[in-house]
Amino acid sequence: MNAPKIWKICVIGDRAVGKTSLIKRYVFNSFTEEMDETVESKAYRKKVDNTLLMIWDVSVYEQHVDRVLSGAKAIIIVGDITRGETYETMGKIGEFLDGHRAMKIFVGNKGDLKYRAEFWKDEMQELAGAFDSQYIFTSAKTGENVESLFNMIIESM
Ligand SMILES: Nc1nc2c(ncn2[C@@H]2O[C@H](COP(=O)(O)OP(=O)(O)OP(=O)(O)O)[C@@H](O)[C@H]2O)c(=O)[nH]1
Ligand SMILES: [Mg+2]
Repeated sequence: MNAPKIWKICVIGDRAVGKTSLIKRYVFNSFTEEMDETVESKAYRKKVDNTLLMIWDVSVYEQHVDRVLSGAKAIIIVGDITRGETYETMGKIGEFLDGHRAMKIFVGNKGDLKYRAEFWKDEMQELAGAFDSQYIFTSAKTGENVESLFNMIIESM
């Protein structure tokens, strides 16, 4: 018998960048403008072929970040392109994660609001390059590149 594999993927980033929305778009193909902030880290599951993805929505209030990230195969680091300070936070998280074995991907979310972008390709390239990682722009609202983001992870495993 082929036992299903379980892969842990964590989603982390500054407040209100769209971490929960990205997961809900991917897992349930849904989106809502009215979202409660995530007070407690929570796992969502999605089966892809014979692999169970455990996708952790890491709360900004998480007191044990190391514990939540432990064993992750991939860590998705999310920023909101309309708020430059969330780019700085992605950089800090990148430094914090230096040495962590997981694959890291930087995400510029809210791509549908590109006309309001405070950072774009040059900045994302610099950030991802500094940590030897990849980056992608997504929109949880329209769904653009959300599947591609997770496929990048699945294909690299
Ligand atoms: N326009 C647009 N709005 C988005 C997008 N993704 C999320 N939002 C909105 O941004 C707000 C925050 O989204 P959340 O998914 O709650 O963000 P979060 O990172 O989980 O927030 P916390 O859990 O509070 O840290 C909500 O009003 C969402 O509807 C997107 O791609 N485009
Ligand atoms: Mg949330």
